[in-house]
Amino acid sequence: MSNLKEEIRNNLNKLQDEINFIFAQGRDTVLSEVTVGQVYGGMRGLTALACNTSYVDPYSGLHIGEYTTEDFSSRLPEEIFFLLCTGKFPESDFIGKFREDLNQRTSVPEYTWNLLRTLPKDTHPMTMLSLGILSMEKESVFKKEYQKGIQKSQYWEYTLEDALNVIAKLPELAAGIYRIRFGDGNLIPHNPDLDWAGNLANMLGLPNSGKDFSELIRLYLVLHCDHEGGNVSAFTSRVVNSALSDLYYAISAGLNGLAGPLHGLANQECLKFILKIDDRYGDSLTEEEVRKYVFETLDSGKVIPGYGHAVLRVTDPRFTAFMKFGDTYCAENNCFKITKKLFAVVPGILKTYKGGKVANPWPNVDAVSGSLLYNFGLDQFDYYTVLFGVSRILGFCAQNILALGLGQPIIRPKSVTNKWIIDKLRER
Ligand code: AMX
Repeated sequence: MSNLKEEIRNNLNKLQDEINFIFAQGRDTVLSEVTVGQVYGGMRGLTALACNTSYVDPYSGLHIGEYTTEDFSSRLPEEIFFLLCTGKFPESDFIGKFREDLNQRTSVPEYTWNLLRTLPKDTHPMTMLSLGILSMEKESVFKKEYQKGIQKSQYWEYTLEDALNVIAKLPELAAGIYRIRFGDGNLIPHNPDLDWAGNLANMLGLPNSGKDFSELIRLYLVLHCDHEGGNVSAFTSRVVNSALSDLYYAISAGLNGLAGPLHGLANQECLKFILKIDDRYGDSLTEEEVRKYVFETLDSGKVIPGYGHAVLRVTDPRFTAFMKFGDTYCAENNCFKITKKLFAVVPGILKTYKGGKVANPWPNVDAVSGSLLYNFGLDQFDYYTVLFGVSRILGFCAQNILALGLGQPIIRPKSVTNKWIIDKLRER
């Protein structure tokens, strides 16, 4: 048995002490004021949530606990889950013990496979992932215990059980979705000796799936794990769980948000964009042709996928980590070369396009991830968001475990009508 639960308890005690201190210092302190523009503008820039798994600094990107992306990008996803939940890296014996625990929980129920196999052939793999997890909802330990009448202070412990049960099944479920949707439907068995990412890479059954591909999947699953609390998928998952809908409902809901083109689907949009450039110009693509294509896209009212961010104001460090991988493992790949050419051209264009309306002209993680997967023969880009989802579930789980452990209430901000706002403006 790993010490994950004990360390989460320690973290919860520490976080609770901090909250007690914060409340004692000034429960009524104003952190953020809301403007009319923010009410109509997706609440951008409104500080209204506490999330202790990770935070995104506009200028240095994703931090988990005190660690920067560079600090944690070489770790295993299992260690990242520990870090998200506890704020620290595990001891060296954690991986072995945690793997033993997960190995007891891997098996995806037959009824889930039956459901996934009966879906129409053109069902989006994200729909399959979301439905696959939702279909297992009846297994929720939290729900069963809640119905028996548990204490509020125990909610997080049973939610952790649900989290471990889902996380253990994810490689098999996600790889199975790939095999059903894009392969011959035969599933490759889970290998108890492989780590979480290695198993997923192996069970996809790609001809090209050697050590380097496993390394890419590891990096992918680490870099997409969490992005603080206000992004569409994490926030959705938290809102749903705050109603004490169990983790299966909350994860499925979060994934439905991740499936949108402005969020998790952006990586497949990016690769489509790159492939179109490749199709039109081929190998001999010049910088001038890239510029022309980018302007054509912008002038037709479309966004440049993989560029811009609601919070970041620099090149996403996750993009940088992937570029480093690309330079090492696939420097000669055409898509990767186009990715590099776009990086050289797009920020300069977006900085000044339409008076510089784009708040962040720099690339986000999605600008490169698809090119790398494509290089290894993972050419079904509808599947890419599933990999994003598998990783991001680590964040959904950690955020919900900590929020329940801190006794956070149901989330219910106030909405108002146009008339209410007009009346308010008249009062000025
Ligand atoms: N290309 C062209 N225009 C862009 C742009 C881009 N990459 N990014 C932003 N803009 C435009 C917006 O559409 C908006 O135009 P409008 O005023 O005419 O509606 C204007 O610039 C201001 O937007 P913003 O404040 O810079 O961005 P935002 O916070 O509203 O949205 C995001 C952020 C990511 C949705 C946006 O930058 C975008 O659409 N990028 C392309 C898609 C993408 O890469 N998504 C992935 C995000 C990361 C993730 O969740 N995986």
